[in-house]
Amino acid sequence: MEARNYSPKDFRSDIKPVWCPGCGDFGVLNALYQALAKLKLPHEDVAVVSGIGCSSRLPGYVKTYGFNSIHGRALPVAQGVKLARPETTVIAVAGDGDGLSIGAGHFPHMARRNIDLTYIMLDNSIYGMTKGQMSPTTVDEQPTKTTPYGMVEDPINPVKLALAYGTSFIARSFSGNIKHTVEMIIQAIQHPGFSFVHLLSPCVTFVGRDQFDLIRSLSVDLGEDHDPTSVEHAWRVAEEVGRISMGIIYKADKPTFEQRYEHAKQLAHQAGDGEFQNLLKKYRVAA
Ligand SMILES: Cc1ncc(C[n+]2csc(CCOP(=O)(O)OP(=O)(O)O)c2C)c(N)n1
Ligand code: SF4
Ligand SMILES: [Mg+2]
Repeated sequence: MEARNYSPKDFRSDIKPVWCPGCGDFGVLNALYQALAKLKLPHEDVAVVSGIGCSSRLPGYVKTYGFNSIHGRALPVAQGVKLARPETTVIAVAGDGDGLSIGAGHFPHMARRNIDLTYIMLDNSIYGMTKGQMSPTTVDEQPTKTTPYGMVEDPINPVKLALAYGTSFIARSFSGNIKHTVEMIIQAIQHPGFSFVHLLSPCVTFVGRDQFDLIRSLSVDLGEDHDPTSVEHAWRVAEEVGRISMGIIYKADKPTFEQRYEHAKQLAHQAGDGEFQNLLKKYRVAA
């Protein structure tokens, strides 16, 4: 069948976003509309799944299948959707609190399974929805309501985590640069396997408008010298201090969960009934 043409506004739902005016998440939403239109993805072939948080309201604003699930559970729900409907393009959306506090335990397992879905983390380094508590990515210099005298613990670096877990595609972008965000989302969706986009998306209410300026001032594009297939290059980027490199940080060609599962199924078929009967005998189960 011939692919349909879409415009970004075709993906806009009837629900008006309740985000604060100027919230960085508007940029991500607009970028996602553009990416879906460019990829010519029919609405019924896409599912956007989230946890809980300001960022996790995003699926409601997209005219595709969607699920605003429970706190920290964007990834397991997204995995369920993908395994039940493998033909669907599944996009999981989480905040830094959602994905790195309560939901952090799901991240390594998604990475090692390499299920073909896209994980977008909207990082504003704060718990926005619950009105400004520190999050796992809050940095020393950033006062929050729960750390008025400064942080007493170190922040998590999401790109380092993703690399350490063996994530097969890692990119970073900034919601203040919509064009770049569109490109990173497209590349992530097109990557066969688990793809992670670390999206810096300021909270103007509880961190402040300065967060835009700060990120912009520290942002640099990954140049030609960066080889995204090199894990050494990727580690160098992940460990940078004093600047934030934007672009595709790492990309590996690895078999997906779906491919490995098919292979295991074929082996089981080839083994046939004999092996099953042996197992029953071994455990003395009457057939
Ligand atoms: C089980 C559970 N614990 C706590 C909460 C309260 N809660 C809602 S959103 C949130 C954190 C949101 O922060 P983040 O994921 O960074 O999203 P943001 O609002 O910043 O986009 C918390 C702790 C909850 N809804 N459910
Ligand atoms: S509280 Fe922060 S993250 Fe939430 S909608 Fe407002 S600006 Fe955005
Ligand atoms: Mg947050």
